[in-house]
Amino acid sequence: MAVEQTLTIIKPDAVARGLMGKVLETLEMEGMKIVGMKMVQLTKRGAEGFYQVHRLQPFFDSLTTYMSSGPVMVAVLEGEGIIERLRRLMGVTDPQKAAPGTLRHRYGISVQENVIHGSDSPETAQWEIGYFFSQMEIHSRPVNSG
Ligand code: DAT
Ligand code: MG
Repeated sequence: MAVEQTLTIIKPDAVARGLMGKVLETLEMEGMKIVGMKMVQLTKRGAEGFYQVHRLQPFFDSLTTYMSSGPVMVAVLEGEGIIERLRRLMGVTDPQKAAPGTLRHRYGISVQENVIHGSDSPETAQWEIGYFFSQMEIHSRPVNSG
């Protein structure tokens, strides 16, 4: 399986409830390598840009207001099959339907306040990483070289 990178966001509800440490510990315990990380607060415009794929959804205004309501922790994770592994560890969008043991099941409050974001494909991951990080902020070690 190929080494990939993905973008994760610890969302405002989790940051506000003091869950950054628990979420990051879980990611690291799962062997997910953090190669970039910073705390930021999105503007409403910034959240709209990030979630532009959902601009026609009825929840778009609420989602982007929420995502800009407080600081978030954004991070780049690296590893084999990391995109799919992170999605599995997160659980499905609605915490009430997420499987036991997943982060959303453990800590989620609602479909909107669902703790964590993870990119859903290699193409999305590259675009989302570039939305937040410059190359200088990603501390990846070359793999499979030569
Ligand atoms: P995911 O975050 O599981 O990839 P998504 O990409 O479909 O889910 O939606 C992005 C975010 O938008 C999701 O984490 C929470 C919010 N959202 C999705 N569906 C929603 C709904 N029906 N009502 C309210 N918020 C929703
Ligand atoms: Mg998504």
